[in-house]
Amino acid sequence: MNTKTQVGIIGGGPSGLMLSQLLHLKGIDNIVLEKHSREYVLGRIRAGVLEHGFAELMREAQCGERMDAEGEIHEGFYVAEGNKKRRVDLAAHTGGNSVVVYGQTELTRDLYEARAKLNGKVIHNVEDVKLHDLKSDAPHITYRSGDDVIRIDCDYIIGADGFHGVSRKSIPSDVLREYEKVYPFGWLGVLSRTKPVSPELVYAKSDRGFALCSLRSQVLSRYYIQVPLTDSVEDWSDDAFWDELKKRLPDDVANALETGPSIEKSIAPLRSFVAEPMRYGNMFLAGDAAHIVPPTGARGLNSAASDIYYLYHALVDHYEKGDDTGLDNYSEKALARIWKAQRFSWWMTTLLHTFPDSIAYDQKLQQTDLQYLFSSEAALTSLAENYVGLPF
Ligand code: RFL
Ligand code: PHB
Repeated sequence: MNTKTQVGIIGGGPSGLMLSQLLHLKGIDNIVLEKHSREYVLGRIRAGVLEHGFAELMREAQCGERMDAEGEIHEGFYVAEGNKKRRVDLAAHTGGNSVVVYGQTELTRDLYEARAKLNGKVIHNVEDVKLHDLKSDAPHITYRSGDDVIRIDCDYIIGADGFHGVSRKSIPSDVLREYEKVYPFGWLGVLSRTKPVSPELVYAKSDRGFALCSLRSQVLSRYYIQVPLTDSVEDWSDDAFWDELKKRLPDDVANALETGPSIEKSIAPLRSFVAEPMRYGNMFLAGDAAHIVPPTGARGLNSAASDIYYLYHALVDHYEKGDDTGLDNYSEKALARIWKAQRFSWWMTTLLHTFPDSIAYDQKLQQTDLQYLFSSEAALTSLAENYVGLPF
């Protein structure tokens, strides 16, 4: 069975869905191929913090209504060390900028609903996706659905299929360069139907390891603790999780913590990763397919947003004006912003976590970095401008 589209998008996560919606609104035909069911994609609990640029893109995609009604604007967050706590005033340090607390699950649901309303083509449960003839003017995708093999002829293919997807792997190894740093720990995350301990996020460094208090709404909390990579979810009962979290938080925060049964519990390893180039022939990588950051700086989804923004404008320029400058510059432009998000995420991870192999010298530098942050307006400004997101 053969079909045809202008842009074939692999991956129905936030990156793929957002691009699909934006292109559709400009009359550019596209098909999204997703390996899993919609329920499965929506069951993954991931990002909670969106930068201004991402929120703007949601509005441009005509998907911002619920986010604007239910998302919370946060103008600051706390960094804690032991019993010391310092508020980072995002608004004051960035000329009034802020972030939006709105879960990835919710925004993905909004994008799916928007796609359905416009009869967008999103095909779930596709198997065996393969990319072909990427260097030619007629690239195509094949996939299996039951016993049928289906071929989609495209002008362009977008690889938005996350870190474990097939798109990046379709770039020949003598072209692809991969830069990777794996951290010797992961984050154990718990979602609970409890009142958040703090109206603003608390990033806490302690002798026992890192902890983060985040939220999805005023009745839904999200907490994380740093754990060794050898731990599994089964090693952590709810009681053990709450006990350990309390030990890592300043006393006033720990005393105010409301605990309850977990409704989701998972461990995510921490990794920094960049693939270069982000274009191969007529295939373009976007989002986690091309780059991963440790979640400490809340940059992952927000880095995907700039890729989608650049690709969207480049494709519109191609189809509306015959101008390919944006497509030709995409990889270089996207990577320039991505490396800044990599640097920031690495820095924030290094500042706040306990590294099992660190030497006394490293620990002294870490303490000094934190003291500098707590005492310098310039250091706080640098943290704030990176956290709210550098301009696209
Ligand atoms: P996704 O979300 O991984 O979606 C890719 C989709 O592609 C599908 N797929 C395939 N489809 C067809 N064929 C194949 N062969 C396929 N292989 C895979 C997958 O099923 C999937 O549906 O990538 P995308 O769209 O680029 O989105 C990236 C974000 O999900 C990610 O960057 C963020 O979640 C990272 N992240 C955070 N980012 C933020 O900006 N702010 C945060 O506060 C934040 N917190 C987090 C996070 C990630 C976390 N984890 C679990 C890694 C917190 C955590 C704990
Ligand atoms: C989350 O709420 O899941 C979250 C918030 C901030 C981060 C990472 C994750 O830096």
